[in-house]
Amino acid sequence: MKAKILLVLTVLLVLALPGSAQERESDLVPVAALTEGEVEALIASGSASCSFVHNGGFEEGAHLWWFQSGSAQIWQLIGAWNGAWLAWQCGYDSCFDRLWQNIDMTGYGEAIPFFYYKMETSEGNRPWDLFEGTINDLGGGRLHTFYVMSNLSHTGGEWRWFSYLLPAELNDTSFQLSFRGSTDATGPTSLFLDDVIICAKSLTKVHLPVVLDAVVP
Ligand SMILES: [Ca+2]
Repeated sequence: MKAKILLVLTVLLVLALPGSAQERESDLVPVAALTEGEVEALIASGSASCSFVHNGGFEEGAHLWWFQSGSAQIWQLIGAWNGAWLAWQCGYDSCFDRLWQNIDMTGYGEAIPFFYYKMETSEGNRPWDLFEGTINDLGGGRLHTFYVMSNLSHTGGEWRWFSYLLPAELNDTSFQLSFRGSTDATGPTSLFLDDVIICAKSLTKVHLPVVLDAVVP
């Protein structure tokens, strides 16, 4: 009986601990705003513009459009989602990698970032390695966080789809689209990104949509 009570108390204590793995994990699941099929339909309809991110598939190489700090992150590697190039954040201990691009969406509304990602880790079952996608002002100050993932969100080597509807206060603005990764001192984690695009659903300017083989694999 005593053992049973002790077990129940232990479980309650673990659940109540702030920042426990269980609590963190529930915060780390990305939210899908649109499916791949819905984005294909959106682009096909001509009612969206999707040409805001330049070199989003990284096929133009490491030195066009993107800024990088930390280790070099744009690589030509076998296993990209599309083409030969991808972005690779971290993958070594004690990393702090950041990749960003300035995006001009003045005149446009309802911005939706999309990308493919794959996470591989040798970390254990605690969320020690963290990856964030943020929208920053042009000086780098954070305005909005659109995903937080830890090593617990690893994809088992599979590419996954991510999409997110940015809040309305970011409509009709210029901002930095930023990806950031950090790992602790052991058990590194890698986040791979490919075919990063932003579409705008509502248009006030005439802007031809770009046909992206990203969404027609
Ligand atoms: Ca690529």
